[in-house]
Parts: sequence; C-alpha cells; structure tokens
Amino acid sequence: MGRVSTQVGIVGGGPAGLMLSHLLHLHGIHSIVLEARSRAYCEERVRAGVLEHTSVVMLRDAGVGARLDREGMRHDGIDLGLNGVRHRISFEELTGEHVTVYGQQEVVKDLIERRVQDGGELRFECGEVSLLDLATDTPRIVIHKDGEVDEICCDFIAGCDGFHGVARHAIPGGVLTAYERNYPFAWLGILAASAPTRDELLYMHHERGFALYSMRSPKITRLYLQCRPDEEISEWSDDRIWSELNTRLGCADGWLPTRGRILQKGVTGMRSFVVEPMQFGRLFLAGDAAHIVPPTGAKGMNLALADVYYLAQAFCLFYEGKDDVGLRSYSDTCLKRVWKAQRFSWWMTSLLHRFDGESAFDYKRQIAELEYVMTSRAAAASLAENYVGLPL
Ligand code: RFL
Ligand code: PHB
Repeated sequence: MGRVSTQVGIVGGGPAGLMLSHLLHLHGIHSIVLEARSRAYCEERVRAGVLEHTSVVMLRDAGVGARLDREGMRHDGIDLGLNGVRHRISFEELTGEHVTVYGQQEVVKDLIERRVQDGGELRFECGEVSLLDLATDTPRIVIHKDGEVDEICCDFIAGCDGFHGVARHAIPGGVLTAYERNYPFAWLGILAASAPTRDELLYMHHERGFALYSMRSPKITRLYLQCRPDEEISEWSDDRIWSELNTRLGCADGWLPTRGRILQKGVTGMRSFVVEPMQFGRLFLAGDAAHIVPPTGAKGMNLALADVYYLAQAFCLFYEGKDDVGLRSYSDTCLKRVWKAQRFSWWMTSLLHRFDGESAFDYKRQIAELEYVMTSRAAAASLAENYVGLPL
C-alpha cells in the first residue's frame, strides 16, 4: 500500500474541486485532487454555460480568467417569451451588471491546465475511493485502482464529487437532513453547429412546453426543450428536434433558430436538492455534492464556485491564523446563498414550464405572473438581480 499525506484531500475534479485546489495553491496550501473520469472526459463534458459576474471576477482574480476574458460572451440581458412574443429583461439597466456565457468545460480546461502548470497533483480515473475517520483529526482517503490500494492521510477532506459522488454518503446516517423537490419534466438538450443569430438567451414559455435558446461560441448554439423525465432520446430524430424547436422558439416577428448539424444530444432530469449541514467532522461538501438546482436559473456552477470560495477562505484562516471559525461556520455561510439560489431556480422553473395536469386556474395564474414579469419594472428587477447573482 502506498501512503502519502496532504493538507486537503479533494474528491472530484469538476469546477468545485479544481477551483478549490487552485485557490488553496495560491495560499500555499497543498491538496491532491482525485477524479473518477479521464482528463479528456472532464474537458469535453457539456454542462453549464452562464457565469455570474461574481464568478467571472473570482476566476479573473485567481489568475485563471485570461481565456474567459478573451472568449467569454458578455450578455447584458435575456429575452423572456410567451407563445412567440418576446420581452427583453435588461440586466444592465436594472442592475448595472451582466453575465458571461462561457462553457463549464472551458472553465474546467483552464483550471486543469493551470493546476498542471503549477505542478498540482491531479489523479484522474480514481473513482473507487473510501473516506475514513472523518470525525477524527486524521481523516484518510483510501483509493483502489488497478488492483493496488493507496492511502492519502489528510488534515481535511473536501467532497466535491457531484450529486452522484461518494462523499455525501460517507457521512453517518442521521447527521444530514435532505430537502428535495422533483419536477415532472426534464430537458432535452442539443449542441448544434450553427452560428447564434441572437445576441442573448431566449427563455420561451410555450403551450407545448418550455424551450431555451442559448449558445456556447460564435459558431455553436445550445438549445433545450422541455420533455418527459423518461423521454427516449432515440425517439427524437434531428428533424423532429428542429421542428419542435421551431414551433416553440419561433417568434411573432418571424425569427426562428437556425438549423445546424447536431453535435450532441441528451436528456437531463430536473431536481432541487439540499443537504444540511454541508459538513461533518473534517469533511466539507461543496457544489453539487451538497445541492442541486434545476438548470432554469443557470445557478449550479456559480453556487459550486461560491462554496469553494468560502471553503478556501476558511482553510486559509485555519492554516494562517490558527482559527477554525470559518470552518465551523462554513455550512451556515454557504446555505444562506444556496437557499436564495434554490428559491430563484424553483421560481424560474415554475414560471416557464408547462405542468401536466395543472388546473386551469394555475395555468392562468402562471401566465399572469409571466406577463407581470414582462411588464413590471419591479418584477423584472427582481429576476435580473437574482440572475446576475447575489453578492458573495
Ligand atoms: P461536477 O461538475 O458534477 O463535478 C464532480 C466531479 O466529481 C467526479 N466524481 C468523482 N471523483 C472521484 N471519486 C468519485 N467517487 C467520484 N464521483 C464523481 C465527477 O466525475 C465530476 O468530475 O460538480 P461541481 O464541481 O460541484 O460543479 C457543479 C456543476 O457541474 C453543476 O452545478 C452545473 O453544471 C449545473 N448547470 C448549470 N450551472 C450554472 O451555473 N449555469 C448554467 O448555465 C448551468 N446549466 C447545468 C446547466 C447542469 C446541466 N446538467 C447537465 C445537469 C445545464 C445542464 C443541462
Ligand atoms: C446553457 O447554455 O447550457 C444554459 C443557459 C441558461 C440556463 C441553462 C443552461 O438557464
């Protein structure tokens, strides 16, 4: 058995784990990142696309924002639509802020590149891990790989291994309370080789279901359709997808999404989920390992970055100031922001999707709410303030 030591053992090399490792390195704190997948897989996995301004500043201040500043697309607002009629919500005018469209996998690529340049220890294809002795001052990670067993002795462990990871499950029963809501629909998402013909995202409430027009670069669009949670992707030919996108996204002024070769397609479930507290002994959960939001509010990656920002600060205080107050209050600090983002993501989801079997009253109320957001400055300002991101 090989045995090494580190200050912070990090399980998971998504945005949360990689950013934490990088922030710790900037403060001279050693970490080892264990990631289940290969580097190529992590760099190509298409997920989130919208960065709050706070996340951009965080990446820039940490010295990993150069490509983001060059290639990220600044968006000063979004369009909300109701059955083909659009209304723009101007973030710039309502909040003075904007968001940046830059793929999560690009953030991941930038962070991996920088960790490698800085000599950071990233171990890919290390998914068989057990977390032990979490309630002691000497927690350990045991790794099984290729018939070998390795052990990492840590001061602390960060569980950044996403919703399906192992870290949350390493906490003894009875410690965590889970709060959860499932939605009776999912998103069918595609990535298409077609140049975006809108400057901003379009969130469309349509009688046949929600649709979203987004993008990744000046040559690639990203589009979503509300579908059933058990939707068979094989039943969706490229033609059927484009035809449904045209029906739902097509606007009264004649605008339609431009067709292009479909590069990727997949179905994503929708869930709201939070565990409290986000820590146990010397294990700290961050990002999707502790909470999931439905993607409608574009909050998931931003929450993951905010968690590790607080966690890195708490570790710095511990190592530099011998003070564990930041670590003790980590969960409480994060959860305040997490619940606000949960509320907003639930609200955007409820506003924009069709709910099967809802009463005529609920449908009328939903349409009235959407029309209110589209016509009231106060309501639009509330959406804008939450979408661009609440302060850290
Ligand atoms: P991740 O990205 O899931 O990373 C966790 C990593 O841990 C690895 N792992 C393990 N490693 C070692 N041992 C194990 N036993 C392991 N088990 C798992 C995994 O391989 C993975 O690499 O979690 P993290 O870092 O917390 O980041 C969270 C974000 O990925 C997530 O919240 C966002 O993608 C959510 N999201 C969006 N967020 C936004 O901020 N803006 C958006 O526009 C946005 N759009 C989206 C989204 C998520 C979507 N899907 C696919 C759920 C759109 C979609 C469609
Ligand atoms: C995306 O581009 O993938 C995206 C954008 C906005 C959302 C969700 C996903 O609300």
